[in-house]
Amino acid sequence: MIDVQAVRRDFPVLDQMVNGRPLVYLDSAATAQKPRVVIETVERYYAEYNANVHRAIHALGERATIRYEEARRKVARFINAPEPETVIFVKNATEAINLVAYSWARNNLAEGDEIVVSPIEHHSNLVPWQLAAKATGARLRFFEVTEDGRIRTDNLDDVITERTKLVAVTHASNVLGTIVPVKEIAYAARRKGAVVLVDGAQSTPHMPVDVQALGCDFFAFSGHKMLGPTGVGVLWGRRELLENMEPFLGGGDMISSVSLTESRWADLPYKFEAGTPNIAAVIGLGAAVDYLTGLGMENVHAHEQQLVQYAMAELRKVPGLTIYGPEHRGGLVTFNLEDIHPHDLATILNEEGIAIRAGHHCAEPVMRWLGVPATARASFYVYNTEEDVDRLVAGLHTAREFFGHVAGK
Ligand code: C6P
Repeated sequence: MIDVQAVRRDFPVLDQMVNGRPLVYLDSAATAQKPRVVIETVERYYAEYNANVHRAIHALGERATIRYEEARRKVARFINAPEPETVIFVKNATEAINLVAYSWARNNLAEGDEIVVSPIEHHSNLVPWQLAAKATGARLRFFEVTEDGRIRTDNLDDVITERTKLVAVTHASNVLGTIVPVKEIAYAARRKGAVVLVDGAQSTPHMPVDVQALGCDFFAFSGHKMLGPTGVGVLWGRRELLENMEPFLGGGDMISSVSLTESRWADLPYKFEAGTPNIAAVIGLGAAVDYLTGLGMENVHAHEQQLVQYAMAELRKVPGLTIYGPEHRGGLVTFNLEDIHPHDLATILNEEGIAIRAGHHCAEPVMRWLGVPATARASFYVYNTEEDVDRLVAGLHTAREFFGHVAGK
């Protein structure tokens, strides 16, 4: 298991007071905190070998390129990609999904085709498909969801049909915590010849991921949610698909030759990495992958499972609190407390030094499905403890008393 106290010492940001109380950070699903080794890796790049990659014939450029490509190999191993060339560095999960929506979907979808999406997607894995459908004449179709927020898998063959050309589904919901049986869905999709994209933004940081075992064609995630810097994300894709796709962005570094009227594309992965990438962030992501690998992703997952179960049990003791989503879930809890607006709740908790997220979590259709305008969400990671949960619960009691007093209840 994880030695949480030792882990916490690696995260300088956690060691501070907020509004006179020690910080409790419960917003890692929005963005995770960074261990010192990631911060120092980024700093060392700028302080010691800042240079562009793949261009310079000088010592600094060579060193930067070696570290950049080393990060690609680390990420490939982390998600068990068959070859590093199929790992493409982009800005974030959103850009990774848009890359597929532009370069693959717009050239492979036509009127009458169907894109199957789930109703529990983050906007990043929904809006790009709405746009692609509009551009191609394809139509969106949706998985059914059980009452507790799981994707129904007993009727997959009714939803995924011969018309389905693409299935785009999240691996883990950022609102409900649902862990989606992607392998089963990918199997059903591939039997019908459909391409499968998995949004791994909320799974890759929290559980072992093996893109080959999942059987998907594309897999997208963000570095900043897995202890890495902001500004870097990853698209993994099957080589055959990536090779047959047109570039997403044109410019430097993604060509093999250019004349005034036409160009030839560079080999993978560079065809999809136009312009100067976020070199520091990519190298920093390599350090984050090392850190997580050192902890062991099985251990990370087990730690969060223990914490989320403890949190659910403790939160259920708070009168008037509603928890959304299934029992078996990733490391987050989404809830509402009586009729207190989640923004007010987050404000009161902030007064107590506790950071949670409140709002629609970039998943408005999920809010509509829940029948609420917004929710509060506490999300956990490697540095969170049962004491953090206890502080959250105490903060919720404070909020109840405050609003009960105001409303004269
Ligand atoms: N969810 C949250 O607080 P970006 O912004 O590109 O790094 O990640 C987008 C994204 C895609 N899919 C899922 C399932 C996500 O949860 C997110 C980001 C954050 O829930 C910020 S809205």
